[in-house]
Amino acid sequence: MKIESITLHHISMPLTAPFETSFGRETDRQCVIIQIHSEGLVGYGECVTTRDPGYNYETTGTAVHILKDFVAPLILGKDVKDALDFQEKISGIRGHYLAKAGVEMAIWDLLGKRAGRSLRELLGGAREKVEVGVSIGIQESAQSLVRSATDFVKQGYARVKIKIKPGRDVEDAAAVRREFPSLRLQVDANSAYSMEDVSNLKPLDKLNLLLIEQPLFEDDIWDHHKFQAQFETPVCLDESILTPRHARYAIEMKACRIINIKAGRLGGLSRAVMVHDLCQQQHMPVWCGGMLETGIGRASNLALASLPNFVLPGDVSASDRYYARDITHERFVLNSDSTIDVPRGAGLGVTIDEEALKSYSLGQIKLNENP
Ligand code: OSB
Ligand code: MG
Repeated sequence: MKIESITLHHISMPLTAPFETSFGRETDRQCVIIQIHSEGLVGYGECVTTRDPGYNYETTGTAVHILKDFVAPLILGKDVKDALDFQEKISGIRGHYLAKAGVEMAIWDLLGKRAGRSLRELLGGAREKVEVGVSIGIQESAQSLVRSATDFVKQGYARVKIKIKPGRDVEDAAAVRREFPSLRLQVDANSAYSMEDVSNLKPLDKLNLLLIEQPLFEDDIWDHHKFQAQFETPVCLDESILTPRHARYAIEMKACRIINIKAGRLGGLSRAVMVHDLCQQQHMPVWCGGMLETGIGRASNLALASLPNFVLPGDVSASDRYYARDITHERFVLNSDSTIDVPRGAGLGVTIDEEALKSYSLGQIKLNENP
């Protein structure tokens, strides 16, 4: 597949409601949509960065820099056979996984469109619909959090995740648990704690949570082992797992009992599948995380989450939970059994609403062969 041109669309999309985590508050989603032209086809990918380096060190700005100055020159005008060939070509670039993953997604879209097969088929997905939940940001008070959770439960979400941070943890989770004694409930700290906070967090263990996500620092798999040893609730790692190697360390160290897989964080769908396969062999359940994706990244997440070891509901909610108007014509809707259908069309199975994409544009860069 000859890569003829790459266009980076820097966009900003207003969220239907602000999303607050332990690392900040987002009112609009800034990311990079990648458009690749190859042999008469157009493939799209989403680079799941944010404006600020809060979730990890990458930003939309660093992604544009890495893509324009380093990734694009290695593939423009070249024949890219598949995702592994792409990874091989860019193997000299360290880190910047969110940036790389966006391009890999566009390559998968092209591969699927060329073969007339869906991403689900290409990845070996087993299901036609996947179980999903909703991730609720930190609200003004525990009461408003309960109201928000009630609203989502009424919409049909059978699993709820709430964001926590120091001072807004046990009470918030307990308030939701009191209102919904049997709801599948989990919490996500986004690295907001250290081992000194264990005693404060200990009451979480009595709330029958599915998991406690990423309590400690990203680079501290070993402290997560010590943390897990003191909790009955499974620890789930998100930010800490950037490579299949990290997944192996976490398994060997017993640092967690569940892993959150995000293709962006892992540098691409091919890496996400490797972590999925490793976890499956090691009997470690996984689920698909989210980064408030547009319809493009959402389609990719749904295909990924159809793989067999995604046994817990993903953070892949319906389109209307995030955006009044998306950049894909397709909108994803919640089924009555708290699932969302996996797209069936070729590649990602979505088509771009060019007008919407343009209306959200903060700028675009078109990169051609031999500029
Ligand atoms: O840690 O899972 C996270 C959103 C942005 C950055 C990090 C995370 C999240 C979410 C939202 O939890 C999940 C979603 O897309 O609904
Ligand atoms: Mg998380």
